[in-house]
Amino acid sequence: MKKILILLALVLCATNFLWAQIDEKLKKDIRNTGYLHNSPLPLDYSKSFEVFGLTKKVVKSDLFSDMEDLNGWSHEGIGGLKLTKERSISGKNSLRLTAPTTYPQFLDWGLGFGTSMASFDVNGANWEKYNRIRLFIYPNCEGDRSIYLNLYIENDGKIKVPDKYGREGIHEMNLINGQWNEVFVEMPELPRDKVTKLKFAIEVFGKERTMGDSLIFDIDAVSLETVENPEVVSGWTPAKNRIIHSTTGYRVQSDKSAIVRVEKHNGNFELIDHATNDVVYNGKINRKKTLIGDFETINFSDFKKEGQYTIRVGEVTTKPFYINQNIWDDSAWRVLNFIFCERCGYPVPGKHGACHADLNGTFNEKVFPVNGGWHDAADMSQQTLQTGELAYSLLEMASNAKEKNNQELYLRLMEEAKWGLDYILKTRLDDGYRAQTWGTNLWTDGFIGTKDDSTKRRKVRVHDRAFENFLFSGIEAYASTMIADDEMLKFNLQKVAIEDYAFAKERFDRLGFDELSGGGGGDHAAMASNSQYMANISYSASLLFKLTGDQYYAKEAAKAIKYTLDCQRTQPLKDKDRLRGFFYRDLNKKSIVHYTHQSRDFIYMQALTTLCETQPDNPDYQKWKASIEMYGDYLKTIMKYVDPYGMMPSGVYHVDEVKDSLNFYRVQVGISEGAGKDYKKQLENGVKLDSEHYLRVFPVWFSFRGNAAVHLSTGKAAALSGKFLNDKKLLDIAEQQLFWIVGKNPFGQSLIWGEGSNYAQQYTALLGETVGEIPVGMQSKFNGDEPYWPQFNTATYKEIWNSSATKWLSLISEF
Ligand SMILES: [Ca+2]
Ligand SMILES: [Ca+2]
Ligand SMILES: [Zn+2]
Repeated sequence: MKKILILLALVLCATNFLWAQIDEKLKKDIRNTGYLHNSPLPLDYSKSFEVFGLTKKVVKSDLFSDMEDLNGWSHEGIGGLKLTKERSISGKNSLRLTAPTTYPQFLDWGLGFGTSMASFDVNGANWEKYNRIRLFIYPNCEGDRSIYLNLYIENDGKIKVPDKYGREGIHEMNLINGQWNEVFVEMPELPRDKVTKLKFAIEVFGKERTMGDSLIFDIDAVSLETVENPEVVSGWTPAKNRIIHSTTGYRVQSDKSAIVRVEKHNGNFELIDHATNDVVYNGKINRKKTLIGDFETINFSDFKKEGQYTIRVGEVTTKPFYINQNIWDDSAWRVLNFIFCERCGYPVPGKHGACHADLNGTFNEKVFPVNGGWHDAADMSQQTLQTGELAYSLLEMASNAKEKNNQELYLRLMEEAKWGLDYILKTRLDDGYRAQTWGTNLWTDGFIGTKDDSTKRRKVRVHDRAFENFLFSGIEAYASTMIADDEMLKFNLQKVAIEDYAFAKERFDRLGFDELSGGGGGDHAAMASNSQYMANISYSASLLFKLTGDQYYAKEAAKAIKYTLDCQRTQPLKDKDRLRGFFYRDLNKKSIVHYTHQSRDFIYMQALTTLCETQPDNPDYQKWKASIEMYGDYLKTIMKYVDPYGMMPSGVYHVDEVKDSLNFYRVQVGISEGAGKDYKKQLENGVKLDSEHYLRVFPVWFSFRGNAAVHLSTGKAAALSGKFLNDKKLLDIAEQQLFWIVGKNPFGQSLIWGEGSNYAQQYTALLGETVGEIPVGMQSKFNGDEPYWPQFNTATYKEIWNSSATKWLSLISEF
């Protein structure tokens, strides 16, 4: 009997392990998806920013247009504009903007095939007394599962809108089909002293499987409003009466801190158990003057009891969050949900059919179709390397789930990773050639050779660049070690890993770094610096060494890293911290490594820590270790520039980097010359370290902004070096990158939709709002160096992006 009881206890424990998630509702949601992914996770709008925003007190509201006549309105592009009496919110009429779902040619303005645009002449009115626009929209788009309408505001006053990069004043409104949507956008910082135009635009993206022939939007009751407590959208100081914390929560041993801006309090804060309403912890509010301002902060790191809690300061209480050992596992499920919905060539229930079967490329005069893997972003473009790196991070997280005995999560991650691995194998052609990239922003028509698959960037680009093959060989090698249930796949991955390394090596020995400017060109992988490239080679070789035990790869790994080590700054700068330890792009040491968009900043520490792990007896071991220590010290030192926040700064810049033009423009997207003036201003808005160096919190950047993938990648470097050096400070820095994403930022928003609370709509375009979506990331304003996060929802910063999801998974796999 005792034995049976023990057995029963063991079974029960095992069952508990299978359901190690924390959130009961999520558990139910996962079950309801059919355990795995028969359908995406349901959208919980109740904790969204938009629902919260509509609860704000309106102190002034003026009806701007009730759409009773067409005076002042005009139409451009495809489709049309008229009044309708079919439905209305105010009066009898609504404005009806229509477009066909597809079009025989490209208009060459707007996105996709083109735009149906309604424009209203505002005549230079001053809107500065208002801080919000509110309106009602009823989409009636047959069969359309991802619906949005764009709103544009143009200003001709002191500051022009749109700006030169076309990012300001554009707002994507994500909508639910077949019902009135009450929509608003707060505009506290939008220049609006002389508003010339208010526009609505439908983008025509083609006909997805279930869609009909037309897109119809009825718009009514546009009001200009003034609300109390509009969001603060720039700078480091939070809005009034906010407690800035990780809305997901904290691990038991996390550094548990928050930033408080509450008008009336008694100097103390309380932690309240959400289930019992008991005050479980009391602490003092600290005042702190840092390099970015005066703050009040709290810390409850010594409170280690798992549970669901709120923080209370004065009369302000946060939404509930968790303290839990496995705090990041729920986010893995959610981000996984986003990744699943981004699958290409696969029918995702409620999202899209098996897509893009007609996208094609040519190799050896033969045409091949290619879909699969995951779309990169909202526009459905694909870069095979992104799919490869995403598969890699899914495997990293799978390894973490396995270690923690979270079998459900492990299986699901492995399943999704295998979807990506198939694409990695499928895109291999011959002799090291691979289908590498294609751009689209359309649901294509299924016919090969029509305009939607054969014009401009839509054709699949094929090349045999060594850089990609080095990376793929490492991904394939790691995948081979992770596959446990498919011997044939496991063996094949090992075989192609060896082949791809050999292809890369042969080409790299012949062409060196020059191939990156020639090669495929124009894609984000080409941002790689020489020092990063050599670290990539080293890491892939180490992975092959781990897989095969072949000393050849160990030697390759140790040889390649020598170049990288020679690029590390070992001489201190002349600032008072005597900063050093960062890496230069190449041996010329004119340009320092920074990332602006895609980032592979972790590769330096990944390569070095893996060398130390796999070759502890190598004569260079002490050099590798010293390099890791120096870099770790660098990261720890620069964190003071963002205190009391934890977002990793971009790092040190040399004043003349802009003159190193080949390097400089390679890391920028959408600008290829003439950045000298702005470069200088951007540095001057950072911190001057010595006569030649500045520190920037945000990257120097221009058209493409948003740093989630950037600071998460450096966070990964902090985690890797922290683990190797057994340095809790570095691990805390790594986790701060996660906290920033889920709410410990000045705006208190979670940047992952559905994760934690106060998550806002993102630029989702063809995919539609999706649980787990994560954007390109926080931006800075023009040449400034402070965070800037307006509600205006547009690319680049708010566009959902698999690269950010990749870095998220990769970093949480360290905890
Ligand atoms: Ca009306
Ligand atoms: Ca086609
Ligand atoms: Zn697709």
